Amino acid sequence: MTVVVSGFEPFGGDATNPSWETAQLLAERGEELVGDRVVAVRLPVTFAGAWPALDAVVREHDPEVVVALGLAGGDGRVRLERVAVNVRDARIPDNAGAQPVDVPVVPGAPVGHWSTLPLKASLVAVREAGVPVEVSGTAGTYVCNDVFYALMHHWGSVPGRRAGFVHVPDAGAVPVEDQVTAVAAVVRQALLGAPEPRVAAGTES
Ligand code: PCA
Repeated sequence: MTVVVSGFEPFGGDATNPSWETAQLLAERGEELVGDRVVAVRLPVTFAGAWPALDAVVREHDPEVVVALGLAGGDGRVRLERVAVNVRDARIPDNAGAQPVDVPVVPGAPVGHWSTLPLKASLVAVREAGVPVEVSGTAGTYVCNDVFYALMHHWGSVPGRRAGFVHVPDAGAVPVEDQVTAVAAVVRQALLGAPEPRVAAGTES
């Protein structure tokens, strides 16, 4: 079986992006960490270019599982994203200078798409691996949500395929090694087709 894991180039003035470092390490150690071939792809932080770059690799490798990664600062937890929304609303320009506001990712398409990763099984597995993790209700409205929405809309909603998005924190909060451990656990659960345990992970607001 083949797994595609994507990460992003740096953005917003940062020199590195741990999502790409994590994806790369997973590809180097795929056999050891998940027991299958992992292909890594580095995506541009541009609305125009990110999904086409991932789409090309998915078409080439015909994977069973696709996990897209991106950086989200915040509270130092790995975030398993639950839902992608069909909107672009960029607070800062992307790396090509584009700043779309309140336009759809895919015109005429549904408001949202669910992740098809086993989120709760993954939550339990990542916790057991000792890495701080949560289920997140929003992947934002920037390039990460954009790729997540396009991935689910064009590829990931077909039965038998597993796809979704995981936000990783700064490497200062969770070291890249631990990010690799966490994402490997998610990929293993996805490959297993693990049943979802009844574990509450929502929020009140
Ligand atoms: N994080 C941004 C885009 C690229 C990345 O790593 C986001 O969360 O949208």
